[in-house]
Amino acid sequence: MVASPAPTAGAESDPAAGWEAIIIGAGIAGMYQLHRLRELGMRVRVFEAGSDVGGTWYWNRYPGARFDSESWSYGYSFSEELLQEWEWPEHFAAQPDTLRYLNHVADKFDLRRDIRFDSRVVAAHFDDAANRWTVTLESGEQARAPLLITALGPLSAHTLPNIPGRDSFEGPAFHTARWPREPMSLAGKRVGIIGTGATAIQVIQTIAGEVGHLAVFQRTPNWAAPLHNRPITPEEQKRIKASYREIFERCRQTDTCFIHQADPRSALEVSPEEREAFWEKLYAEPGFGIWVGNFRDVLTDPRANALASEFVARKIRERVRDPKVAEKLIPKNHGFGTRRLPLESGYYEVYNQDNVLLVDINETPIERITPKGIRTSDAEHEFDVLIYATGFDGVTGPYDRIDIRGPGGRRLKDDWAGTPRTFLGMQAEGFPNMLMVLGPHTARGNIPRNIEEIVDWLTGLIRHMRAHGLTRVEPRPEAVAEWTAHVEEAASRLLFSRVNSWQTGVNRNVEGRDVRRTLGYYGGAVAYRRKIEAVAAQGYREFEFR
Ligand code: NA7
Repeated sequence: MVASPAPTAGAESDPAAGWEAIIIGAGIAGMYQLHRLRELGMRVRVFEAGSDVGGTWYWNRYPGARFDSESWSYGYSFSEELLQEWEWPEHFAAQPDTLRYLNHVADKFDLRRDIRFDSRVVAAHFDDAANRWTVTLESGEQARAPLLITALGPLSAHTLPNIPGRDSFEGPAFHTARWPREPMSLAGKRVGIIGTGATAIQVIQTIAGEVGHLAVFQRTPNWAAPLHNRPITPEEQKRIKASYREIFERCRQTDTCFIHQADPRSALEVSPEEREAFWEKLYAEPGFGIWVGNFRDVLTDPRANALASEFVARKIRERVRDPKVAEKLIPKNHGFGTRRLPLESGYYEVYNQDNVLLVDINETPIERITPKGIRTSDAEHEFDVLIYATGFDGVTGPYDRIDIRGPGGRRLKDDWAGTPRTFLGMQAEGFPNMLMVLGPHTARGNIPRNIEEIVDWLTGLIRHMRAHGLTRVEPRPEAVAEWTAHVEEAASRLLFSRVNSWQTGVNRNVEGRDVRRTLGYYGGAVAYRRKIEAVAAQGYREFEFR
């Protein structure tokens, strides 16, 4: 049970307020869901832990934070006016631009008046008799509504490293998802960073040129490939604005909702020259083409994957001068693309700088964090600033951090202790009227595309309920069993399901999170859309209504 102060009466508990739905989270998903429910004429309250809109883009303000998705494929697609008036400055926008965009959306659609900021939800309990969710905030205040919509974000539960002495460091130390809002100069400072995931790579390549000294503490190297970002020219801007319909249609046709789609050829059936030429081309192109637009078997066949890994390893060896350092940067325990691929801009070249040190903590483990820095088995490293780029308790973490209880006190955290069970990733069995946007078991890739689709679908379900006077929805157990089995089967075809990462639910900083789980639907976004559209078209037979 989450400890929270006694509930207090206030505006949120005023029955006269009569919320029809509560949404948790005002990131990309919560904002759009609010907009859609308002169109149905519903009275909606959004609770958001942050002080403003933006979710991921509100919290992750670290230097170098930016898209790996093409900007023009990332924004909301629902408003032509919004598409035409907004100008992305770069092909892969930086965090301040994305946050500016989300603020613009909040202003344009007047979203803030239904959002309560600085309001972290700590509990959500379903009252079976009243058919209502009661949501409790950290402050103790409560609010009630028949519908609860979780728009928590798959990467909102950040995790600090479980290293002894973590709180003893005397200087500034923070997780990348809690980067200070006030500008902070790292110029000339001695900086230590733990982690080498997508976040760390963005930080490292951005700050290496300005800091006095940078030590990177690496446990597992990740494969990374060039982003090739650049400004959008005025001519491109015009072309983009004229072709939004085609861009979004293209995203609808790919398995990851990016503009990139796997090549139908096998890496093994083409000649070595053809293979090499294709990979050179992909390596020179912007975005995720080299990951999700590669030969069709690179992410499924170990032999194809080994060849792709060798190609990228060669690139790393070419870019890093010291062969010993290059070898440390080449992953040996997982193949190319079997974890979320970080895209980089000059990351490998950073290790050619005299002020940057790569510390392989498998060779020289971290013993503890000290008041002055980090002690490894062979050295004391002193720092002015420590950065934890140590990731998130992915997908289910944000759910675990809220005390969610269904009828009879059934706890979601217990139900999902082993692995989540859902129908379409939108509802869990035993939690009526709780609808999840981008919960586990949904297709994920170019996230706003997935979000829009799910929000539209959930809005359709709610519209259906309102039209038929239905007040309660819950998936049938057999539908949950069938979907969960299908999700597991689809994931088993991909090599990534054999590798530890946040995408397979592993986070060694969280107790019990050392076993791989399936947290997404990997049968492809096209198949996912076909399925959810069929469920709606056939009258939602997989759900029980009252
Ligand atoms: P990631 O990709 O989960 O990376 C976290 C990094 O932190 C990774 O290199 C971890 O090493 C490292 N880590 C975590 N805990 C420790 C401890 N205790 N000691 C040493 N190193 C540690 O998170 P990101 O924030 O980079 O990216 C998350 C997603 O955000 C990304 O996929 C994009 O979708 C955007 P490990 O690999 O576990 O050995």
